[in-house]
Amino acid sequence: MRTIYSPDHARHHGNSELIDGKLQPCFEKPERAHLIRARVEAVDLGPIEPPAEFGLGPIRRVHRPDYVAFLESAWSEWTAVHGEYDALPLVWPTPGLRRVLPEAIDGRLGYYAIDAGTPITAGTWTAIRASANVALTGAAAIANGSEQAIFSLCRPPGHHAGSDFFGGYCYFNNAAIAAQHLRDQGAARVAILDVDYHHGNGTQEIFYDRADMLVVNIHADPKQEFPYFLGHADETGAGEGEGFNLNLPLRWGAGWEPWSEALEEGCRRVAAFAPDALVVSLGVDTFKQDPISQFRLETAHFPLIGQRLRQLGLPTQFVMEGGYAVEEIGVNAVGVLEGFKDA
Ligand code: B3N
Ligand code: ZN
Repeated sequence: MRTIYSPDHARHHGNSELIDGKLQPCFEKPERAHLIRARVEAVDLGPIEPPAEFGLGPIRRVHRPDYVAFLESAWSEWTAVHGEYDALPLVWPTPGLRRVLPEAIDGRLGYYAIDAGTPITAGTWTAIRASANVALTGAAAIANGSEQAIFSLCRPPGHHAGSDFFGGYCYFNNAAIAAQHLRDQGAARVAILDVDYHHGNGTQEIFYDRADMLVVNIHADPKQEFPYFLGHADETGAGEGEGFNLNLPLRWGAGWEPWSEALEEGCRRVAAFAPDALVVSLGVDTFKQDPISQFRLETAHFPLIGQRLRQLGLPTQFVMEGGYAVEEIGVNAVGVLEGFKDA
């Protein structure tokens, strides 16, 4: 299986995120991708190749142009006022306020952000462009039939980013950009299966009223877990998209048995949709030792996920999302890919 990887991800390295009322070192750090890449090499998964450059056009197919422009200029706007320390928002347009775009960078950060854990740094724009190109290069290879399965080693991750918002360590929604590119290159229907511990609220928001994109999420119940305000089981799609969004929330402490039952249900829905391609939002923060998560999957379970996905018999693109147990991130993420490859 080919891996698409860009070293430019390392240009994004935030200093801190707000946790438990304190600014603490970011969990989402370059080492994550370095260790996954090292594991790809160690097990000889296949060639590792750089992404092609796709420009902003395919990104604007899922993100609003004003949001893309904001991300491009945010760092220079921020440093002009505050100096060279990570940009983080302080105020949000919550109910009772109006979501009117401010001129001041502090207001613009709150307008486009959903949390205070997703810093914009000097290299963020370069890194998120590269991450989107990694996703697009993978999608292009699936679309032109040159690969039946491919791994887009994206970093920063993407599934919390919506059409005009960032958060949860995500800026551009790499999986959504890939899925839309597959559609634009001729796929009639695309399924996205998100196996990250956290609900992919951005992916859901982007495709919620679409019948050509099935979005399935297996995740921690938002009553207990980030992103808290989306991901409930009764969110089934809207308008033409009614019936094309499936949320399978699980309670804290869920281990392989309930998780694999949810995977089975998700896979059955994907198979019934009969898509031309599958995009897997691959997070491994379901691991029992993940420092910010509360599921109990073990290293031996990750290849079983790959095996089950392979049974779908679909052209499949894996897009890297979360996972913060850095010692095991490589073996767990690549374990899914090995399970898929060897099935
Ligand atoms: O949820 C958290 C969080 C929870 C526990 C923590 N501990 C125990 C130190 C720290 C943080 N933070 C909110 C931001 C979560 C972003 C999740 C990104 C992700 O992996 N999405 O898939
Ligand atoms: Zn996650």
